[in-house]
Amino acid sequence: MGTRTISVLCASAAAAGLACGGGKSPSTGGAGQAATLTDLMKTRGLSEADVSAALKTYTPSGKPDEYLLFGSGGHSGHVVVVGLPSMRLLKYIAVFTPEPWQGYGFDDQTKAVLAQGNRKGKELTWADTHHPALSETNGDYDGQFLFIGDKANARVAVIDLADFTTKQIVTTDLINSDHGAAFVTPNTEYVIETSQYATPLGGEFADPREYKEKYRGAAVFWKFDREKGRIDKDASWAIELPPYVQDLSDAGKLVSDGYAFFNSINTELSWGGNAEGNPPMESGMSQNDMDYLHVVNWKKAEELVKAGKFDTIAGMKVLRLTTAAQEGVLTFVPEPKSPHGVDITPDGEDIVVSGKLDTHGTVYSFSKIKALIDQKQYAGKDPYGVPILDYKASIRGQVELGLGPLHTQFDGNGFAYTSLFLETAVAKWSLKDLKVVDKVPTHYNIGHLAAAEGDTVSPDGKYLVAMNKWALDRFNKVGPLLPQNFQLVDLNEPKLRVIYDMPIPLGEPHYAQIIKADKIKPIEIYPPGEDPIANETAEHAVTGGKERVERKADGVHVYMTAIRSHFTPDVVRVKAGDKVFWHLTNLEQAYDATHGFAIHAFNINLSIEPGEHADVTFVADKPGVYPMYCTEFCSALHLEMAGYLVVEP
Ligand code: CUK
Ligand code: CUA
Repeated sequence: MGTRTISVLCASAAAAGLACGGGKSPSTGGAGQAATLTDLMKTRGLSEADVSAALKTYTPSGKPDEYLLFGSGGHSGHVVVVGLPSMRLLKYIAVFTPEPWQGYGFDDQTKAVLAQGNRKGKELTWADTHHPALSETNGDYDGQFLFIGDKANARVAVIDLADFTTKQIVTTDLINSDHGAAFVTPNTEYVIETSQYATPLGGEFADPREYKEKYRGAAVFWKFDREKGRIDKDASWAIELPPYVQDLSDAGKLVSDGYAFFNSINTELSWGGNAEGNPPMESGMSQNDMDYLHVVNWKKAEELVKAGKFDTIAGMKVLRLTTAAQEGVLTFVPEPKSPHGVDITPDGEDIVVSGKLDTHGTVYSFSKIKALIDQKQYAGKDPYGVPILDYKASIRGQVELGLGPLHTQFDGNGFAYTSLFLETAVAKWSLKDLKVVDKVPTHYNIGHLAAAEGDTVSPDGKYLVAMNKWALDRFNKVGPLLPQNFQLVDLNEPKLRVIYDMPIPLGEPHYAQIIKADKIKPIEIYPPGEDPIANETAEHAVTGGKERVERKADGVHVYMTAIRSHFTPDVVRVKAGDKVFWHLTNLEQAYDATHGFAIHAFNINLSIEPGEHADVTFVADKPGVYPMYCTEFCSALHLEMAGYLVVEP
């Protein structure tokens, strides 16, 4: 840093009302003495690089961020929303896991959303979220919806960005886990979910010894109905795949629109059994030099399904593997050693694949692949009859990246950025020359990385977030379990530089997408009496003056309203053993005027945003007097916003 930087810093300091350097002796800012910028730097032990990083990220109170990052919350089952460049944490969106602040999973409406995700009759209260995907229009994020997959239980959720609320969870018994989820096609026609660990389709029993014959993967194409803002399960379908352990996926765009790409890690067909005389999975799955990149013509598959060429398995229309192989829906291209990420360049032409056990990134050419498929120039077939293309004839080249390359993002200026897990760094490389031009260390063991608008046809560059698995020595010590570390990398200068560390103390944030904040236009309040899950006025919405308690054939119905600073009615009398249907409307129409509602001992905890209506159903089984109160400090008389549920013997 030279004089220029210092003068820039001083200009910023002057704007902030600070003196810069000058005659005053360094001090710790004793009473009545204005600290200069150099004083502050000295006192806090900051270098010029630190100060410039601070000025690049510091966002004054009241100023919103330029970008929003939507990150997976790992096995918390939530989504994390972070502002860039400030790295301020803005929200957790509850998705697969009950979340008390949002009352998610406590009222009848959100309980029903969570129940959509039950599998095999079992209630699930967590998820391993990996890949969030923003909805797209013409290959650009449109700011309307967000989807996210649950690896552990093969589920996909739909979040509406009008109110940042989870509206739907879909799942199919066809598969038992996923990983390539969620990925959207360029107009969000489909939300793609590919299985990870192969199992017999439909959840039937078959011993792992029958892995080759009976175990299968599948790619589910969930049809998204944008008008309704929901996945249409009946219009969704799937493609049966060999049990190669499909890994990440990406949808083609522009020239490759209509195609999807999945990679795989187990052409060895290893299934474990290290105590039964077999190699352990880790070595069993790493024998072959090549695995298969799956090239899927989904438009063709869609036509075949529409023409009735499917079998129904576990209620899902499934295009069988033999049909997919024969009809040119599924083609394989060899890919080096247990790859992990597959990422399509903004122009849709190149497919970048990185293998954890290979120091290279392989850049496939879609036009070469397409020409080979069109001319049916196959180099062979796999044991399931799927045509295989020649590796050399399908690639544009390789780039020497470093140790443990995983995932790649793009900046729209001709550069790609690949995470290097083992080297714990980000490599910046030229797409044209396939040469690394810069590297920046990350702390530590980076998994995914996300660039601003990085998965679209027109990435913004500017910022990149490294999502690191380890945070050793980065933050204060908080016991054996450390947070994960998001590191903001500045792409605005010629050299890559980490300018902020943000701890994520929630779960392992595998992946994130970053969208221009002004593309999202959330509502501020709900229309009066709205059921946010049904997106319409609630059946039991209550208006002011119509509050009442009614005894009906099915039980006692409580019609209650909340407005600063009281509930009406504030004393509710029922008889022990009554089934109680509690209907609560927040009458507020002011932004941020949220009320909470808690009843002692019944595990009742609602959050009702302005205009929102929620229902909760329970049995008042034990006689007693149960205090109820508002859990949000909503007004000066918030503590008085309370009452009693009286359960008479
Ligand atoms: S995965 Cu976690 S670092 Cu699920 Cu996309 Cu690669
Ligand atoms: Cu309503 Cu506190």
